[in-house]
Amino acid sequence: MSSRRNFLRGAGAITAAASAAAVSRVAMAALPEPVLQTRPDTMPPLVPSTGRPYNPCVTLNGWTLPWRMNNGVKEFHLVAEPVVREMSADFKAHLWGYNGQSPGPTIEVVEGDRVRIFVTNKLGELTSIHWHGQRLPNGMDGVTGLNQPGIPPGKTFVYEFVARRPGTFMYHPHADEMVQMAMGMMGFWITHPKAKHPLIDEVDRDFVFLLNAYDIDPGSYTPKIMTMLDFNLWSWNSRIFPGIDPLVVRKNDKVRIRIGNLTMTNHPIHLHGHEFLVTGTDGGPTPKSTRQYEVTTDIAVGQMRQIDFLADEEGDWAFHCHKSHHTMNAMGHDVPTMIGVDHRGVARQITKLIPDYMVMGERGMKDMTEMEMPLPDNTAAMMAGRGPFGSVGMGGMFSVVKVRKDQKPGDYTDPGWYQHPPGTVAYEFGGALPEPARFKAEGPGSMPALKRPTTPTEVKVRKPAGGHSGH
Ligand SMILES: [Cu+2]
Repeated sequence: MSSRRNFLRGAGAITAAASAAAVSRVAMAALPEPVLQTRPDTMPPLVPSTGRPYNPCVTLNGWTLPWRMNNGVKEFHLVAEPVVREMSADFKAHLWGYNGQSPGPTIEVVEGDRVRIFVTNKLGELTSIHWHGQRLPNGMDGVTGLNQPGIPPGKTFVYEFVARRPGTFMYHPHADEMVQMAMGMMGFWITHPKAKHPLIDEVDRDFVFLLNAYDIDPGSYTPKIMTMLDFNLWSWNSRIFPGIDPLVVRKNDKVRIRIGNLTMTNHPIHLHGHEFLVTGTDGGPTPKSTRQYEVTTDIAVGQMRQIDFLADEEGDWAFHCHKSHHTMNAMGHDVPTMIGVDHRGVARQITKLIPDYMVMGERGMKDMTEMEMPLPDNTAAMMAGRGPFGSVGMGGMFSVVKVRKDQKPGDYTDPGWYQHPPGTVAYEFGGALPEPARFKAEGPGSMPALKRPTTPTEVKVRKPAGGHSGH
């Protein structure tokens, strides 16, 4: 927190990133001092002390960028730079981001604000920022080559426009995108409504996070930037469960969650125990007539979904991507299915040669969550989340919405595990277990099989010559 509180005071806690020799002193004199964040914790909401008032958001495992007012213009300073992001305990990734973190800080403004953003490039190649979803002058849209020249290393460019419509937006480079986004360059932008809005309800808690994905081999630090499909770390704000903070709310709070997708695939995001309405998309608030209750909303590539719900059920409620391989962490892709395979004979022989050999996955992959394997340095354990009843068997895009009746308004501290009232937890049946009576029809199915040919046909596959396999 200290690095944010001291914004513009010139105190020692601030790391003045742009003071590097690359940016001239004359240029610096007119720039707002860049504010850096080095901790991966969820920071408390930044209550505005200047400019129009608004109800601030909370960025999951992230923070909001402070600004300065300059003759009625809200000025921000983003620094594109290499960062080290702690993705979970004991696992750090070498990414590119903004102001000390990936994703970069959330920018919060109010409808009608004139905004000026200074962008300093501390990378080794050109960059730019595209303000995803906003109405703005064409020359401010940030597509390198089309709307502006790229920002060269060491240089600072200025973007200026009016935040015209309220809603949820994202920012990301439009220069060498595949590399720069695979390295973690992205952030959130919220434009709050300036007055009561017929389609935007006021809420008690307003969470935001970005979906992002990386391909980082176990034991290494830097994402593989040429990966197109086989990402192995599915993250929220570049954090993986159990490194993702819980979303803590008070019972009967009206809760909003805004989720943006800057991965290369869609994510069906699913909430337990409640129904929500999709109240906003990239295009703004949804018309009320289109809203229907859901428990899962699919978020396509480049999209944002805003969901609202009443947190009226106490407990610890799972909240996750419903693609089950997105709730794991780094692992090999080409692992054969071992369910039902009896390894005993093989294992006995292999242990003669390799005493530490361990059989994996013959009863399903849950075994993996229970065993303590020696792992390479800097490796995210695969499904290491622990709950009050044992292993949760989850990683990646998973967190918990914690609803508590005694949580104070505005308090986001983790209340610990839910204390279930006596008699409300699933329990073991204590009676006798008779053999089940099966249906007579159980067996070959409702249609007789066709006569099979007497000589089996061998299928020959002709493989295409040359590259491009696997996608
Ligand atoms: Cu997913």
